[in-house]
Amino acid sequence: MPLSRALMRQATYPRRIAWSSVIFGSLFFILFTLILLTFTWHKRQHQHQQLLNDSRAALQHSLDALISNTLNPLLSFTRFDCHTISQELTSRAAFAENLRAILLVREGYAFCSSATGAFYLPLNAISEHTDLSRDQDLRLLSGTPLQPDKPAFALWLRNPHSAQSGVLATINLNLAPYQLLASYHPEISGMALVAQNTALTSWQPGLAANSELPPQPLMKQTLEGYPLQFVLYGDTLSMRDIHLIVLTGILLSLLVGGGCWLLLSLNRRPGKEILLGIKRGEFYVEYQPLISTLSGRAYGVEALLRWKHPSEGLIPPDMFISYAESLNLIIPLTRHLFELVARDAHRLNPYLPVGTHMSLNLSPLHLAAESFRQDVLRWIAAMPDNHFNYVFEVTERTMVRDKNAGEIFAWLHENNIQIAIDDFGTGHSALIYLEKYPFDYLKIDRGFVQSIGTQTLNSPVLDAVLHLANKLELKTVAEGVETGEQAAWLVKHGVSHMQGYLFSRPLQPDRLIDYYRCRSLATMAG
Ligand code: G
Ligand code: G
Ligand code: MN
Repeated sequence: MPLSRALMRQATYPRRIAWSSVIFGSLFFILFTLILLTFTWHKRQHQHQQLLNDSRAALQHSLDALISNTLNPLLSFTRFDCHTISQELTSRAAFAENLRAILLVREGYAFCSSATGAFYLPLNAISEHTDLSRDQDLRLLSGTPLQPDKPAFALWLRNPHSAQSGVLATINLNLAPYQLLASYHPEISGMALVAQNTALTSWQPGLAANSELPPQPLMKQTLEGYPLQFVLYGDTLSMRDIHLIVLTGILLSLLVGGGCWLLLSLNRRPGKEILLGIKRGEFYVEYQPLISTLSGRAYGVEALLRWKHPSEGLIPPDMFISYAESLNLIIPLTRHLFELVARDAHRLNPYLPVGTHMSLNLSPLHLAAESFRQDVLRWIAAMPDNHFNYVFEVTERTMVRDKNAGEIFAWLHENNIQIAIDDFGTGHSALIYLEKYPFDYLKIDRGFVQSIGTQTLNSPVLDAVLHLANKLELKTVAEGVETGEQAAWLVKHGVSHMQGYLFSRPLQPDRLIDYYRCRSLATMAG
């Protein structure tokens, strides 16, 4: 049955919506964190590159400046005696940044210092590894004679005109300014300056051997023209970055999942299907002829609402009516029925004789509603004038629910609307209602009618009901008459109105017009 699937779907909506939202939220989380991690990774890498560049450039610049401005002009001094040039040497050293001392070297011996003046010491004793045969040489020293605990560069410049002569500058070495730059980046755990096989690191005083350095540097850059490398250690992404991204991801995906849930719930709100069905014109009405056995002709039609759902197909009215009632949508649905019937009535008008009964099924919920009378009057105003006799079919539920039923029935009668009690004999039948309320028709449920054939011409309950109806002067309509046998039995027992497949199925307006045309032709011929 198509609606069982629809109802199943309805029942599992909340779960499906919850799952969809969770899946959507998780997908969002994964995508968001991946994209943001990648983006941040690239950004940090770029920042680290920049930091390294800046640090390297600053160091390079200070070394270059020292060589060209201070040291190069001093190369020729190696030819002089210390006392003639020591003053000049001292003042030059004083004006150069970061410079600890300048030593003049002749034939492998330092003989003049900007700090202490004349002395005489093999250069190896000061900077053990400096290679005097090179034009330029840079070494790291763990200290100098005057400041033995403070690491320094030993920068050697050779006098091109004489071997083993030149200038040796000792330069203060301090990573602090670069560390300051890096302090914005908690993911950078340390930095090092590496020259040949020793290194100055940010995490330990003095020099370290290269072999003691951590194996995986983050990034390194070589100074142009110097055997010196600037090295960064740490991670590309800090724990703070990762925490922030994951936390934002969790928060946002909760929001996205929640939003998704809200959107789906609003969109899939139960009953939306019915309202949408109304809007999209999925409802239509079929009319089943009501037959008068005296004339053998249709004296009226019962309007039966139909719903052709685009994906579920035809949904039985029992299901969508009670569904609409449970969601408080029966009133808009019945108003829609009124519209459809009024529209069809103008089409059917020329083919259906004046006085044709137009029978509509009404839900007790609608009868009890405040808008009921106004809805009915509006419907009647929309129907063709003075053509139809109106009948409202109500069930026993109406009387059970509504203590004011009598007042409503009276109002209907004032407005020339007759009342039929529908499906009589099913549900909570109470004979008292038959006496209490002024019904015009009693519709005998097709359950009774179908029992006619089986209990071989003896249906005591039906017999009693008919008797009662007769006593109360109620006209009876037998529903669901399918065989001639049933019809004959009913006629014999005084039932004058019938409805059922024996006469006609419920028909759409065009077919109903055909039905009436055929009948009138038949009578004309007869
Ligand atoms: O012909 P059908 O199988 O559709 O009828 C099934 C049930 O649905 C019947 O009890 C009939 O009274 C009810 N029904 C059909 N159309 C309407 C309607 O427009 N309003 C109400 N309240 N019930 C209807
Ligand atoms: O509102 P009510 O319950 O009277 O609606 C009549 C219902 O009975 C509709 O569902 C209609 O389609 C159905 N019906 C009408 N004639 C027959 C019939 O001869 N046999 C059967 N089984 N159902 C019928
Ligand atoms: Mn009915």
